[in-house]
Amino acid sequence: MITLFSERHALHAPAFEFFRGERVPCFETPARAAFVKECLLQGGHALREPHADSRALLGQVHSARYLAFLENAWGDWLAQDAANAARQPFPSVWPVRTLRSDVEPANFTARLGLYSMDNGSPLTAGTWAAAKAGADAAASAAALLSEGAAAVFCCSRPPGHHAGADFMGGYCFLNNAAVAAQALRNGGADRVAVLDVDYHHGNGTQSIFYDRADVLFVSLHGDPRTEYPFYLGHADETGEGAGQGFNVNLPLPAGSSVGVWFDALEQGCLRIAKHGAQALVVSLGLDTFEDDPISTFTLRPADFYRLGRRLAALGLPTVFVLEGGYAAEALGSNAVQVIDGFEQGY
Ligand code: SP5
Ligand code: ZN
Repeated sequence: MITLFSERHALHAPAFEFFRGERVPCFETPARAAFVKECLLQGGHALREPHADSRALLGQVHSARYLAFLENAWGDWLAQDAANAARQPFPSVWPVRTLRSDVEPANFTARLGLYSMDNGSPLTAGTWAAAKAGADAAASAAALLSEGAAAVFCCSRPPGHHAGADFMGGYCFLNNAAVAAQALRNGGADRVAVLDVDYHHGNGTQSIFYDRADVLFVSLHGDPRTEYPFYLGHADETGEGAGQGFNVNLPLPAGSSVGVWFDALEQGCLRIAKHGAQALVVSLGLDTFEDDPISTFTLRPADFYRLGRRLAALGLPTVFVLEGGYAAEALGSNAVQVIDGFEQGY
C-alpha cells in the first residue's frame, strides 16, 4: 500500500492539556506518528512525501474565516505579548446558545473560543504547518486514487475528524477525511463514503457533509451520552435536506465487546455497499485498542487485521487517514495490522 508521511507533523508538539482542571501531558504526541512510521518501514512500506497542495480543498470544507484565523493564530498570539511564545493559548469563553458567532471579535482569546469546541486542543507555533501537511497528504492520497491507486494510507497528525467547517476540537484542526472525500468528489467519484472507526464520534466530518447525499458518513463509536464529543453522534442523526438518510451513527455503549463492535462494522459496511460508493475514506482511529489510555473498547491486534480484511472486501479504492489512538507504542503495529489485513483481503 502506498503510504504518505511528512516530518512536518512534528511541528505540532503541545506540552500539556487539561484533565480535571490540572495540566497533564498531551495524549496526542509526535511519538505517535513516529511509531507508525517505524512500523511501516519495518513492514517494507515505502514512505512518500505528500505532493498535492490542499489549499483549494480546504476552502471547500472549511470556512474562509476559520482558515484565516488558524493560519495566523500563532502570529496573533505573539502580537498580543512576546512572552506568549512560551505559552499555549487555550479558549476560556465560547459563543454558546443565545450568543452571537457571526461577528468575529478582535480579542484573540474570544476568537479562539469562537473557533473551538473545547479547551482540549492546544495550539502551538507549528500547528498550522503540521495540520496543513496532513491535509496535503489527504489531498495527495485522493489524487493517487483518481490516478488508479487501490489504496493509500496517510500517516499524519494532528488528527482531523472532530474539526468542523469552522472550528477545532478534540486535538483536531483541519478535517483530513473531509479533504480526502471532497478531493475524490472533485476527481470524478459521484458517490463517496466516509467510514469513521475512531473510538470517538467524528462530529466534524458528520457536520461538514450533513446536508449532502454525495458523501455518505458512517461512524461507529462510544455512545456520546458518556463519551467525548458528547454533543453529537446519536443514532437519530440521519442527515438533513438532500443529505437525509446519508448519515449513519452506530453508537455503542462504553465497554462494548469486540463482537458487538464487529456487528456494527458489518452494518456500516452493508450501508456503504448500498450507497454504491465509488471510493472510500476511512477515518482510522486506533483508540478502540484494548490498552488505549482514554477509551473503553477492547480490540486487539488481530481485530485490526480483521478490520482491514473487511474493508478490503468492499472492493473500493480507499484512503486511510490516521485519527486517534493513544497507546503510542502499539499504534504503529496496530496500523500495520489494518494495512496487512486490507492487502491480504483485497
Ligand atoms: C481524535 C481523537 O481521538 N480525539 C479525542 C479527543 C478526546 N478529548 C478528550 C480527552 C479526555 C481525556 N480523558 C482522560 C481520561 C483518562 N481516564
Ligand atoms: Zn478518538
